Amino acid sequence: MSRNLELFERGKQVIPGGVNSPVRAFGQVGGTPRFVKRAVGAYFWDADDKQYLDYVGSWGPAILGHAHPEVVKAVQDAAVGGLSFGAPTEGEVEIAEEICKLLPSIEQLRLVSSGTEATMSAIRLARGFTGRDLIVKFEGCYHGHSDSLLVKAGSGLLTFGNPSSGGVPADCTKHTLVLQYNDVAQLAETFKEVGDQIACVILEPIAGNMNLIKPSEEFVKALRQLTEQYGAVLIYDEVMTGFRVALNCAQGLHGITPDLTTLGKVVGGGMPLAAFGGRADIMAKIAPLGNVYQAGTLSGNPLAVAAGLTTLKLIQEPGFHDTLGARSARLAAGLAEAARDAGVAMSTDSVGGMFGFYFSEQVPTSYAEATRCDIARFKAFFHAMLDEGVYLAPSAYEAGFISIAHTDALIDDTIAAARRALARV
Ligand code: HOZ
Repeated sequence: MSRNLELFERGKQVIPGGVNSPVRAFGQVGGTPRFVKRAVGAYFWDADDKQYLDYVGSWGPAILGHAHPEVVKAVQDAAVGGLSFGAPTEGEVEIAEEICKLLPSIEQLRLVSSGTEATMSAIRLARGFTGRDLIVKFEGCYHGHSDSLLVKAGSGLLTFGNPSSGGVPADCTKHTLVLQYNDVAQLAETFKEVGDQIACVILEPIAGNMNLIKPSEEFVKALRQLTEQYGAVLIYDEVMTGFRVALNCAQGLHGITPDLTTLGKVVGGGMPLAAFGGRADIMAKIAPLGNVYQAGTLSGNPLAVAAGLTTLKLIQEPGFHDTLGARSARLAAGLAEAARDAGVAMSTDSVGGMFGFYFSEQVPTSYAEATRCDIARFKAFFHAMLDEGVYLAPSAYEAGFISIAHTDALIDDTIAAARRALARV
C-alpha cells in the first residue's frame, strides 16, 4: 500500500476527513492526498518519496520557495531566544514599520495569526468605526471562515445572504449582502438603496478562491468612489495577493488606496502570521485605544515575525517581482499554447506570482463564469499532471502560485509535462 494512502487511512480515524483543511482531502479531484515529507525550493517530496514540482506553495506563502536558508536561519535564531512571550517584542515594531513603509495606505496595523483572524477583525473594526451593521462581499470571494462571511448569495439583489455552512445561524449572515464580482451596476444600485447602512465592502482585489479572476478597472474605481461617497470602509483583503502580485500589492497595481487592508501568507513567510491595518483614525478604534476588542496570545509570535521580516527583506531585491511576473506569464502562455495545439478549450491568466488556467474558451470574470468551466477535464488534467510529477491545486477553484525558485527551465518542463497530459485528457 502507498504510504500516502496508509497515512490518509490512519488520519481519517483521528482527524475529520483525514486533513486539517478541507481542500487538502482531494474531494473535488478524488484519489489520495499527497502527504508532504519535506520540501525545498520549488519541490516537495511525498510520503512515498516521490518528487513534485509544487504550484501550490502552501497556498501562497512560499514565494521564495520552500525552506529558504535565510528564512530558516532567522526562525532558528529566534527560537533559541524563546518561542512565545505574550508580551511585545522589538521584531513586532520592526515588521509593522516595514509593512507601513511598503504600503502607504497602512498607517497602523495589528498582527494576528491567520488570514481569518485578520478579516474577521477588520470587519468588526469597520462596524465599530461606522456604527453600521451591513457588510458587502462578492460571490466567489473567500475571506476566511468566520460566521458572517460563510455566506452565499440570496435569491436576488438586496436579499441578504444565506449561511453556506452548517452551524452558522441565519442571524449571523443577515447583515451580509452578497453581490456579483465585476458587476458595477449592481454595486451602484445597492449603494443607492442602502449605502448609508453599509459598514464596509470587503474585496479580494484579485480573486484567488474562484480560480484567478481579475477585477475590471471600472469595478475597483466604482468601489472606491461609492464607499467614499457613502462613508463605508473599503477593505482590500490582500491575504493572498499581498506582496505576491507586486511589492505594493494589488492596491498598488490598481492605484487604489483602501481604508483597511488584510494581509497573511507571504507576510509570515510560511509561519502563522497575518495582519490588518489602514487609516490611523480607524485603527484608533481598536482596544486598548478604542472600544473594538481584538486580542491573541500568539499574535506577533517571535518565530513568525522573524520569518516574515526576512521574507519581506528578500522580496525587495531589485527585479524580484518582475522576474516572478515574467515566469507566471511564461507558464500561462505556454499552457495556453499547449492546449491550443492539443485542441483543448483552455484559457489562462496570470499576475505577479499567481496564475490561473480554466477549461473554458474565455477567462472567467465572475463566480458564475468560473463554475461553467469543464470540471471533469480539470480532474483528468490534475491527475495526469500528478503522474508527471507536477502538483497543482486539487481544485478547479483555486489560483496557482509560483515561487522565485521556479526557474524558466522548470516552467518549460512544466509546459512540456502539460503537453503530454493534455494529450490524455
Ligand atoms: N484556504 C486555502 C484555499 N484557498 C486552503 C488552505 C489549506 O488547505 O491549507
